[in-house]
Amino acid sequence: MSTAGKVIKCKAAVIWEPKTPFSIVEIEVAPPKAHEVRIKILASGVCRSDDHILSGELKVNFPIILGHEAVGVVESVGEGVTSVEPGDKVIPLFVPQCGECSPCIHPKGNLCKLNDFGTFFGLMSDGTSRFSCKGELVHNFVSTSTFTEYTVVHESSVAKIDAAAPPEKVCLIGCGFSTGYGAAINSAKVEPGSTCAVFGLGGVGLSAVMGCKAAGASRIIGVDINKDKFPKAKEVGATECVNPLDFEKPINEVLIDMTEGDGVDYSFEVIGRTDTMIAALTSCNMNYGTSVMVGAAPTKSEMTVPPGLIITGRTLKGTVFGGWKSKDSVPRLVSDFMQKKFTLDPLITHTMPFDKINEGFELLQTGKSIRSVLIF
Ligand code: CND
Ligand code: ZN
Repeated sequence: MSTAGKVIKCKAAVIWEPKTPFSIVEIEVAPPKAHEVRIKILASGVCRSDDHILSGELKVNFPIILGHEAVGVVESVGEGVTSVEPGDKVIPLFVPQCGECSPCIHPKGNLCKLNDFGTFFGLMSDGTSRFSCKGELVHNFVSTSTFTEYTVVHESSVAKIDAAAPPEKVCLIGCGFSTGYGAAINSAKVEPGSTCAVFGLGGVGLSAVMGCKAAGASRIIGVDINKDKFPKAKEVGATECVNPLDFEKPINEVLIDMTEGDGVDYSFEVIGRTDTMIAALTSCNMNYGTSVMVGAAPTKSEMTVPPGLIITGRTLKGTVFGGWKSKDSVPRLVSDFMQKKFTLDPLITHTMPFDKINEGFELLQTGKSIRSVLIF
């Protein structure tokens, strides 16, 4: 029997306040309003950005349903939706693409004005939520919320993908892979023969390593305080790995020494700490080095950079979702995956049923996983 137009009762992992585990509870998911899409989630990856909410480092409105790296099937659509229809396989987009605002129209822009990245209001564009639990409003996360059997997103926050794509793999195109890979390809525009350093070798950092390799970098130095991440980093393209804890001097000085005093051409901070953002900036060439901030630093944190680091010519920039225009690029990235232009297998270390979500987060917090994928 069709569920279109009706409230759906289903299981969701709700966080009621920071520093508490997920509780799997029954929620009510309202039907999609005009220009909205209701999606049945098939698979969702566990990303550090979700964990930044759990730890309280990033501030959001509670209660909330996290998750932003997923694949699902469209269950029903609201009035006026034209780009997807029931039965389509889709990826929800934590950076939307409305196609009409100035960043969407500008060739260099990808942070559509409909985004809720950094503001984290957690509501639909009409200021309401489609989620409730026992009569209480539950917020969404970055316009997606995928740790639930059903979610509702704006049409700008969903892309139709190849129906044959495996959900438990291509869900990573919804965040981790695209963010890291795009940081190297689109945001840094790494050139052949260049030297790169990637700080943080989790799912997003390893994807940045893969992007540097695809761009033809000749040296890719992985930096992580967990040496267990090194074999995988080398498997995906790092030419060498260093652990800052093995040295007496700051890691930026180590990297300058490793590059005969020049510094690297491109550095990437893929951790989410201001001290490593400064170290990454200081590691790159004083004249033409570019450092790209990918990691999400705690809400209200600030960073002080001596102007002298920049005036000589270094570039400091940031990237959200690897600079991709999401709705246009995600289907293409999925086709590239299907044509074996890149692999996602090295990034996926664990898969588990959705109700084991707390185990997935424990593996991330203890540094034992790269990506865990929850299967619904
Ligand atoms: P994950 O936790 O898997 O990886 C981080 C890595 O950093 C781990 O391997 C840690 O051991 C390592 N690390 C921690 N502290 C240090 C340190 N002081 N020095 C060196 N290494 C360290 O995280 P992830 O790969 O899922 O995400 C990485 C960051 O990217 C995180 O901050 C996340 O919120 C952010 C992000 C940004 C965007 C975007 O669009 N900009 C999208 N998704 C995630
Ligand atoms: Zn993410």
